[in-house]
Amino acid sequence: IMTTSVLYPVSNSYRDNKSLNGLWQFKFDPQKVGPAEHWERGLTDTISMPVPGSFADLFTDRESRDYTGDFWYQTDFYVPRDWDEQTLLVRFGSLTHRAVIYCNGVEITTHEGGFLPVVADITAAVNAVTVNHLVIKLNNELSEATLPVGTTKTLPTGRLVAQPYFDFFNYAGIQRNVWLMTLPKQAITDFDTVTTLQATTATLQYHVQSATGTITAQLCDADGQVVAENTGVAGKLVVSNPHLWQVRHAYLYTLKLQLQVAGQLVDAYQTSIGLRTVAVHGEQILINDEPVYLKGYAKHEDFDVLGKAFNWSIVKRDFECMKWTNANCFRTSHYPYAEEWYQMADAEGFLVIDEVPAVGMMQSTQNFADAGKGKFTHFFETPTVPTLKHNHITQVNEMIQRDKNHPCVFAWSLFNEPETTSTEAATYFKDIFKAARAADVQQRPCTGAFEKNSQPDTCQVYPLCDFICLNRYYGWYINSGESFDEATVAFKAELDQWQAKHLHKPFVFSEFGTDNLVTEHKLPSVMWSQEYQNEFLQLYFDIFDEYSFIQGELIWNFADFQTNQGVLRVNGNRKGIFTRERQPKDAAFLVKKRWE
Ligand code: GCB
Repeated sequence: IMTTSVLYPVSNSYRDNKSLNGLWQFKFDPQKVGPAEHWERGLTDTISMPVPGSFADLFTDRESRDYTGDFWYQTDFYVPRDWDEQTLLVRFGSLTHRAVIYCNGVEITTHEGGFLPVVADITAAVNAVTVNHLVIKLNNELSEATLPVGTTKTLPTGRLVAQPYFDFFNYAGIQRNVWLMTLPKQAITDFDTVTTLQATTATLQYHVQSATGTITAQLCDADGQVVAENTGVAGKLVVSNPHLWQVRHAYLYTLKLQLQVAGQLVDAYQTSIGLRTVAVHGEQILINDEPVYLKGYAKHEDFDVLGKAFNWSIVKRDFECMKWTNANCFRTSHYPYAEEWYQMADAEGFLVIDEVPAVGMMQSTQNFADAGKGKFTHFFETPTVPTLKHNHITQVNEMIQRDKNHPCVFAWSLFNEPETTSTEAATYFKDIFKAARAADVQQRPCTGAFEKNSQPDTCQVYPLCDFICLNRYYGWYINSGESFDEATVAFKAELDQWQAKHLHKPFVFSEFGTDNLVTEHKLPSVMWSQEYQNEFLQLYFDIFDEYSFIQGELIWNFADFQTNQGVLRVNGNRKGIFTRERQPKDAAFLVKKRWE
């Protein structure tokens, strides 16, 4: 149990952490000779590499930027003198996309999936007084058996290149924070919380996993006053006249857990907790029993030079920009983000649709355009599907385990734009939804983002969703330019069909938008101009207002971002409301006004 604890590092009298971020050693392994040559014992002929970092955009040559295959990292560390007698963990926010971790030449653990934490228990492998070598073998190849989905091509020169079935650059590396951390030998390893509301009280039901002992739980208000207390591994903390966690008006309590063994305090864990409920009722999404209309963005972890490297300043700036446009929500398209994003969302009162990296489940390297047009491509009939499904379910479980106690997370998105019209797809997703529902004690709504091919009369997966998320590009990938008048007609025809089904479920637009360049202005508008983006958005806004079941609008995308190269991409995807530098395009002012 100990090694699987993914609780975010905290420090207190029983726990300590030391950041291992910094400049590590790095080496590509195109011939995959590392294991045979025992690179795990220590790398030679290395270059330096920042951690956290995405390696791609730090290089000036194409081969390195586009490198696909195995690559290795190493750092050396000492264990602080007073850290003996404790469990020692190395915790990575993520390792993209898969990794083997070695300490002093000994294999500690492996992990598949590039967007969730990896925890390695190195207690038995460390030297207490001499230097320790931490070596990681990573791999960033894409296939149809792992998430996110794509393929890997061998060029005539023998080089491998990634061919994503998705529309963002395949950044890889040690992209998030790395900690060396201690846990007491007898520790708290996990906990769940569920809030319910009564007339004048709120009840936080908790359940703790730990070594055998006595658990005490305290809830403290923002002034540090204890407002509720209980003893037992599970129990209720009842708060009278509670400050609820409200959308864009967050209030955070601190939950303090303590473990006693044989009358001795041995461990403690503390975390922010928001008291709030989530429900879907008829056509409405309810937070604390009040309907909420989602206003905001689908995002990416993406920035110039940094790629997908975690950086607090980007997080801060993005929240400031989102707040400036009066947004209240974002979707973590198309993978779970670094945990620090959710910490800030908790504090700022943002709602988050948390998405697993199930993107590209449609055989196409121009997936974005094909999806926008509604092209059918087979997917769930291939022999790799059982392995893919296993990985998908594992990552749903890991995401829910990591994020379940964040008040900001109000829904799980279990996919983006898969093929959904075959019976194979229906069977596949039934099991994915089952796994998610079984994993979440809060029973948050489950959804997924549907592309154009998933229509009211063809889609076999939408009935699994508690609310339905649509990605639509009428007026961009289809009915665009001089045919723009068709967009209204086609879009409304589809919405009328959904309406005629009387589903009594909320619909959220999880994507809509147009590419444009900040340099391009044109009257009358043309595609790629800022005026065209505004006209497109206004058309969508007007249509949304006509249908009562539409309960949210998340624009594609918050900011411009890097993608693979292609004739439809101008140094990346340009559908941002903000530029990649996080400055407003014209549309930002339109959106800000609408969401006021
Ligand atoms: C989509 C995808 C998203 C793309 C977007 C686009 O449907 O979900 O990943 O980036 O369209 O801009 O084409």
